[in-house]
Amino acid sequence: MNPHDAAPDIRAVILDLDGVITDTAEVHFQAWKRLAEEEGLSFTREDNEQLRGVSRRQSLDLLLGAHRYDYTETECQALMARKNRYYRELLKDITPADFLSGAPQLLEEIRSRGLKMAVGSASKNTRTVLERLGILHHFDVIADGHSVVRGKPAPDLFIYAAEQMGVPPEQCVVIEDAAAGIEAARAAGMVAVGVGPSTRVGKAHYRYKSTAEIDLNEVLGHGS
Ligand code: B16
Ligand code: MG
Repeated sequence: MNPHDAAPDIRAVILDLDGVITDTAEVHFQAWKRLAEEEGLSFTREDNEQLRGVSRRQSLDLLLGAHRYDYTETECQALMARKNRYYRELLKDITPADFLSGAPQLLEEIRSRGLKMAVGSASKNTRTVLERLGILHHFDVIADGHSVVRGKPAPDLFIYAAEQMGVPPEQCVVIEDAAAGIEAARAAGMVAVGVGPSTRVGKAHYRYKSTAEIDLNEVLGHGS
């Protein structure tokens, strides 16, 4: 189905943060890796791929795997706090040089077309990252890990962003790099644009290899 059969008039774009605007996946990896080493657990870059777009809590459960039941709930909370401390230490090094290629141009293009623009990220550190990149003020709405209870793949975060922008879900485009994010966008009834390999975002309505390759004309149905 052509998604534009259902959504002829796109009025807003919701962008994921990690993997679309900047590559904080690497920073998350460094922080989780440090924690894993301290706990005597193995954690590889490959394992890190499973954490893309999922919440901090789910990430911890994936990292602990079968060891999950060696830890009490209080200890799990402490592990997450420790990982977040390591992560935030590393965030201090983020600058506007850390945009993914094409991201600043994409934000500008969305704006110049008069579309509303939101961030829809699972991260509770979204505002800090956007501040470090110097673009916090560019968005109409920030939907982040504090905004809703159920994270991606539930549609709640994107529905929240649309409500805050005052735009019906079917008139929103979501740009995502994670399978959970594409699932969430589709569940929300939005046009899903995937960034990355088809093994990850193959269920998107449109797929591009990278942020730099996104063709907004195509997505908006205006032809290239
Ligand atoms: P935090 P996104 C996600 O960001 C990351 O991809 C994921 O790896 C991370 O666990 C999640 O944010 C929560 O982050 O620990 O900072 O709250 O892709 O939704 O922008
Ligand atoms: Mg992401």
